Order: sequence, then C-alpha cells, then structure tokens
Amino acid sequence: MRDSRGMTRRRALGIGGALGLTAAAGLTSAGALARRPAITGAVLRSAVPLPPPFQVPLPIPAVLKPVSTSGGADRYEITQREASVEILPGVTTPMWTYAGTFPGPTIESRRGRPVTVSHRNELPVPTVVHLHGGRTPAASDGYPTDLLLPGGRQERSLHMGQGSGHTAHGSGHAMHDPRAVVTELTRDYTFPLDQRPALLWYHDHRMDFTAPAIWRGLAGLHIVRDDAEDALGLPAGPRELPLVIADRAFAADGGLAYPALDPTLRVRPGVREPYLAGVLGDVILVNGAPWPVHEADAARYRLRILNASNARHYELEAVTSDGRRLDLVQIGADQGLLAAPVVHTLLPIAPAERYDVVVDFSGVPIGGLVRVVNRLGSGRTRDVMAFRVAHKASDGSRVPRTLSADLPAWRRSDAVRVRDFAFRAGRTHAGRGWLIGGLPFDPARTDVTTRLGDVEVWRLVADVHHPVHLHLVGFRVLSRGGRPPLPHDGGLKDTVSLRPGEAVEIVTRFDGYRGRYLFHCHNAEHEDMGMMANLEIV
Ligand SMILES: [Cu+2]
Repeated sequence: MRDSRGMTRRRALGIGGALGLTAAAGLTSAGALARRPAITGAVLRSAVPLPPPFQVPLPIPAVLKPVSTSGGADRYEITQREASVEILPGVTTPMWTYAGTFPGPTIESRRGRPVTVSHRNELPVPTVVHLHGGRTPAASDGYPTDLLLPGGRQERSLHMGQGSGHTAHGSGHAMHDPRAVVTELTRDYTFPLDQRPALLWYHDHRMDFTAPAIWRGLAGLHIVRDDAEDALGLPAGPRELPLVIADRAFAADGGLAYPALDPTLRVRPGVREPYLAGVLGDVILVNGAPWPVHEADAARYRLRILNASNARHYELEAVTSDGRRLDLVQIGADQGLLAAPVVHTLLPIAPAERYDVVVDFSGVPIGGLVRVVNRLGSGRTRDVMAFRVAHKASDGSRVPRTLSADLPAWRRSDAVRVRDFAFRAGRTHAGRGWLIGGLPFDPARTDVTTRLGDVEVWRLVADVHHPVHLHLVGFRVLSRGGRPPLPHDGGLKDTVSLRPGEAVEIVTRFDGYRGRYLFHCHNAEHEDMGMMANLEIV
C-alpha cells in the first residue's frame, strides 16, 4: 500500500491545521475530542410568527414530464428562476427555484436509460447543477467552476473576463481555473444513470456559494428505478413518500434569512462569524412545508428520506400518541437497496444522507397521530412532521428478507492504497474556514489522483461533525471509531457522517468515468469555506 504522490500521509493528516474557530464552534480540535458537541452550527431565529405543528398537509413534489422520450433517452427542461412561494401559511417567500417550486420537480427515471436535463438560468447569479449520487461523466457532474451564466451581455462580461476559464473566488482568494467550461443561459446535463436504483437529488454546486443557493431553494429529487426493485412488492404508489427534510429561518418580510457576508451572493463567500460552523434554521420543513401532517392508511409506507439541510443533523424516531416507538425498517441507503432489511427505532441522518425506510401504521388506532421527532432538536425543532392514521385499509405490500444481491463485496485487502484525510477547522486565504488535509479548496490543485478501477481505503478523521461526500462513486463503511460500523452504516453510501473526534474508514472502487471529480464536506457552509478537494480519475 502506498500513498498518492500529491498527498502524503503526513500532509493529509493536516497536523497543526486546526487554527481558529474556537470562538465560533467553542472548540479546538483537541477540545472536540473531549467535548463531542451535539450540534455543529448556530441557530438563526425567524422574525415572523411560526405556525403550530401538524396543520399543513404534506406536499408531494410534482413529477416532471419529459419534453421528449425518443431515441432511447428522456429529455427534460428546467428553468431556474425566482418565484414567490407560500411556505409558512399566509406568508410570501421569494425563493430561487427549479421550475417555480421548492423542492424542485422530481425526475423519475429507469436504470440505464439516459436522461438529459436542459437547465435555463434566469436567476440573478451563475449556477451549477450537480446530481448528488449520480454516476455521471465529469462534463455533466457540475464541477463548481463549470458555471451556467444567466443570459445577457452584462452577465457575460462580469463573469467571463477574457472568455475562457473562470476566476473562482476560492474562499475570498481569486484563483483562475483554466479547465472551467462556462456556458451562457442554457446548459444540457446528461446522466447515463447506469447505476443501482436509488433516491438521488439535484442541487446547486456553484463555487463558494452552494450553501446559500440550496438554502434559497435550489434542490430537487431524482429517483432511479428498475424492474428488480419494482418486483419486490414494497409499498408503492401513494404509499411511497419522498420526505425532503430541511431547516430554514424567515426574516420579518417573509423572505428567507441567511447570514451571508455578501447578500448579493456574487463576490465575497462565507457567512458571519457566529455561523461559521454551519447555519441552522428554527423551522423544520418537509417537502417545503413547515411541520406538515400526512393523512395515512393503517398500512405499510415506504418513506424515502433525504436530509437536504445545510448543517442540521437529525435522529429520527416515529412515536405514537401513547409513547410507543414504531420500527423504522431500513431497506435502503444513499445508493440504493440493502442486502436485507435492518430494524431501527432511531435513525441518525446527516446532511445529504438518504434512508429508505418502511414504517407500518397498521397497529396504530384509527385517528391516532404518529409524530416523527428529532431527538437532537429542542423546542420547536424537536418536531419534524406527523402522520394521522385515518383509514383502515388492505395492504398487499411486503418487505422481502432479501432485497438485493448486487452490493459490491470490496474488502480491505482489495485496496491498492490507503489514504488519510483530516477534516478540520483552519485558515483559508479569506480567514477562518475549513480544511481537508490542512488545505483549503483550490480548483487548480489536484489533491488525489487514482486510476480508473482501483480499489482504495480512505481513513477520514474529523474535529467536529463533517458529513463527507464523494462524487461519482458509492462506498462501504469499513469501521467507525476503530470498531465495526453502526447498524445504519450498512449498504452502499455516498455520504458518511463523521462525528466529533471520530475516524471512519471507507472502501470504494473508482469506477465509471475518468475525469475531474470532487470530494467534500456536505455541511454546505463548510464546503463553501474551503472543505472540498479534487479527485482526478485517470
Ligand atoms: Cu464539515
């Protein structure tokens, strides 16, 4: 086993990298080991009255219709535009949207059937679309400097300079990226979707401004299905529900509050100091509605849960009116079905993670309320949503004991190399920020070079909470804190939640496509403030 050329083990560990942030997070990295904070981030308080819980019906994001299905591929069109949306009852909230809604429309597709999404940017800022969890060629993976500029000559001269490449702000430090491919007004993203069926999501990934763009609404679901999964007999149709959980805070005028250093979200990245560790809202939205309620049958439901929050972690439980905790039967992870179901009563979910869960309401009395609560929340943020069990119903669904047989069987001994990466607070060109291996993100620096098809073990270690995401590939968790993985670490993942002071080992095969990809922290504020690195597959 050997380390990569550009990232020796000593350098990757980032010794001495944990400068600053003691005021923001109340911690040094050594302190983190001792104190293990429950929350990484600071709560932004809303300045409008908040509605009572469980009044607003759970919305289901509309499924987008393709504009064409000819030639063995599906083509979609999405206009990114400002829209006024009613999130809190009676309050108008201007948002940045995909096609006018938050979340954006859901794209439903079949394994191996290519999809092209033509995005048109009518927003006041450049954008970048990334399909999170997609096995996507690099040209369509949404590299942060591959900007889609809004239309108009002014925009072009403002962002394009000499007409090639892109000058990234790089956490406040201008740096040129000669490999950037910048387009104007429209851009086609093509997804082969040659991958396991899974709940993916698309969201903005612009250099330095991903966090505020997602916060303002640029997120939507993309579901991949196949015949084998359809044949399992899992709850389906109205009993399969996507649940996009995201926290937000609202300003007095009804708009979303966000502590950006640059409210135009164009020049200076980052957030005000109290929020350097992450922005947490005081309103919990599910599918864009505050603390919604869903009227359910007394039957099994398949809940496809995404944590689309910038920084908030949840520990979810389903609790009946008489205090009973319902089983959360996990059938899938980020990258699709598990080999066999795993029963939980408490499910931790970090930003960008997904869980596919079956919950059985058949034992709940008609009229009963099942609350989904977040054990890590307090006050209003302890509630997430509720199900009102309203009808007796027949239920032909089942949860087979074998769900899939195609999970990769990579072993530690398959790895041709082991790499170490420390995810820690530190200094960027702009001041305090977040580092991988002691370095802030630089689009022009290749951090990892690997060969297509190589199996590697990565050892990831954290100071505070860092949900670490790899583009292009799924991975399996080998160990957590020097021990076997936890029950919720099973299956194929693309995001793994590092807890304060914790080391996690993952194994993956860099398969699919050659090109420039990324790995980064999916605490979106950390990501914008340096915690991202390049992964070059050759
Ligand atoms: Cu992080």
